[in-house]
Amino acid sequence: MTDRTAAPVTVIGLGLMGRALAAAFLKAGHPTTVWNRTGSKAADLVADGAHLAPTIGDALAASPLTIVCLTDYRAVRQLLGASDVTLDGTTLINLTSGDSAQAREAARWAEQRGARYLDGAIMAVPPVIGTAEAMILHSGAQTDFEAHRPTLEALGTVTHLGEDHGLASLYDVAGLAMMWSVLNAWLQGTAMLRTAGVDAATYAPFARQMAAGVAEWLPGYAEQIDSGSFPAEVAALETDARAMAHLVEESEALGVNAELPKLFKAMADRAIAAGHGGEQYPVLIEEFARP
Ligand code: FVH
Repeated sequence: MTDRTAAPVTVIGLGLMGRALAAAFLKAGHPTTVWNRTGSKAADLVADGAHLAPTIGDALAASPLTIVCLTDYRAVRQLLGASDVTLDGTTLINLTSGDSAQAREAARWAEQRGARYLDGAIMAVPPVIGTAEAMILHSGAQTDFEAHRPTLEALGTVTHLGEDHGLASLYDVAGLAMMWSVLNAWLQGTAMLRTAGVDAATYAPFARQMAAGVAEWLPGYAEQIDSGSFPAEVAALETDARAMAHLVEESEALGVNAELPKLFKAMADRAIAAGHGGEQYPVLIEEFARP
């Protein structure tokens, strides 16, 4: 049931994520227009009250705000760059995943065509869209974000990161680095413990506690990075490097993969060789900051 006071919104792209976005708008009472290359994917949404626009132009014209969520930026450009499509007067929010250069370029491209453009990144999976757990990041003009915040809040917890259109994509990939690092570290430990008959489910709660404990260190370590000063308040890098050597040796002795421990040991060794062995772990930012 749509709410007459709720702002109309259009969703272009009805893959797994686009359908979840449109469903959340409908659930929050927004008059919702949808369009997808494969029209049949709109069936359930139409049954729930969405309007299926016959053309992409009709979809854009139906609402002041259009959300686009396609496979990649190339698809966005291909679709919205067609000669019969006008973006004039539209506010476009592109929640398609990509990199920061693509986001900045898409902003220039859309603005040249008369659109107001925000880029975005969805840090969530489709089933949680429409709940507070769904973190959705935006970058671009703050005024455009604020103008549409009440509508966007139907999707989850929304944040404006700054005026630089590339920021949402940068946070997205930074978040991926965090996610895969934690998962890979857990898999490393799980592989080692399984050689002693400890199953993954037994190790998981301990690993979760470790990950949460380490996460607590981040604000203090961030202060060291931002100030460029790394006094060894807890441990010196050379102490950490000795522990890393144990991890490499144990992995090799157990016959499990030692690539990951060797990678971070190599980075620590380079920093020590450069004279940073007496400083604290975040001094490794120098290693991460180079190509
Ligand atoms: N699904 C997820 O969990 C992740 C969570 C984090 C963010 N991603 C990003 O969201 C974008 C869309 O992902 P998706 O899961 O919805 O992807 P698909 O189900 O594969 O749907 C793709 C849609 O894109 C349409 N499409 C592709 N190419 C074109 C084109 N050249 N012209 C028009 N539309 C195009 C496709 O249409 P169709 O195949 O149904 O006709 C789908 O609507 C993505 O950037 C994720 O990284 C989701």
